Amino acid sequence: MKRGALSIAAAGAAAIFGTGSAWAAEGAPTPGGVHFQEPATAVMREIVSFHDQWLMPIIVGVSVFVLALLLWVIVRFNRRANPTPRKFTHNILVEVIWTIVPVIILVVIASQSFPLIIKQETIPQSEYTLKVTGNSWFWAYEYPDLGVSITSSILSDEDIAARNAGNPEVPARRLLSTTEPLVVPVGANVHVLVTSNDVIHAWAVPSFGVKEDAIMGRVNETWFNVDSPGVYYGQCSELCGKDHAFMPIEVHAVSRAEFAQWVAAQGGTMPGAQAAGAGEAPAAGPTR
Ligand SMILES: [Cu+2]
Repeated sequence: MKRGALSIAAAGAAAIFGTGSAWAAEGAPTPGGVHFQEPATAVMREIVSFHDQWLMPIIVGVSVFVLALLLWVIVRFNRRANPTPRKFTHNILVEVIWTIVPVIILVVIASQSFPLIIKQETIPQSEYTLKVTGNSWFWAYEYPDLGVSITSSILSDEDIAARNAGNPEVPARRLLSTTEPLVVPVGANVHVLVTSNDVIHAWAVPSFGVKEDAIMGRVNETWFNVDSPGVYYGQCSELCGKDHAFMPIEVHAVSRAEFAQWVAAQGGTMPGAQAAGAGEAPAAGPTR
């Protein structure tokens, strides 16, 4: 129910900041929110519908049934209502039912969740490869094929106040905004390699349906395809040390043209763009 409010808030923010559609979507926690953040990938939409249409009805049904059984036992079989209890200990029919029914419930859940897990874990043909490295306590991002690498640390409260004083297009958020956001193109499959430099972290962006452990000496992989431009936040999701709560993830999903501009501004090169940008490339900025 908070999702509607979030959309309205995001639309309002877009109206206030004037530039309209570019930042129409925002994946961020809302005060008092109880549901998922706004999904921005097909995978996350499927996670939300699996949760809403299958898991929750089953969980509620099981809970209500168990509660009803409890109440029935409490009322019908207490010492006053049932002073002389029967002494039998087995009932084949009941035992078969309470074995078979949970098995059926688990098979129903598995029939919905396994295809979703396979979809999450099968990396599709990807246009871009993004390498994410967890550090104590910031994230390093690299597009190895584009020659772009950045590091992204938490934005201090003073920096947030300073940035927001100028009514920016994307207002900074406490504990979520970063010194340098990761930029990704909308509508492209991005293959994500996740690793760590020191201790175990986890790179998680709720709106993308992505949460991948960052483990030193090991490369985990995941993927996403963001379907609307926007700002999406996440946080390190593996308890990693004293500043675990202070290594946020800020992702700006932008159009392909804007992504190409960003890559050029970072001193990188888009595939096939070498000839067109050759004259300007040296002036674009220092390479890293
Ligand atoms: Cu961490």
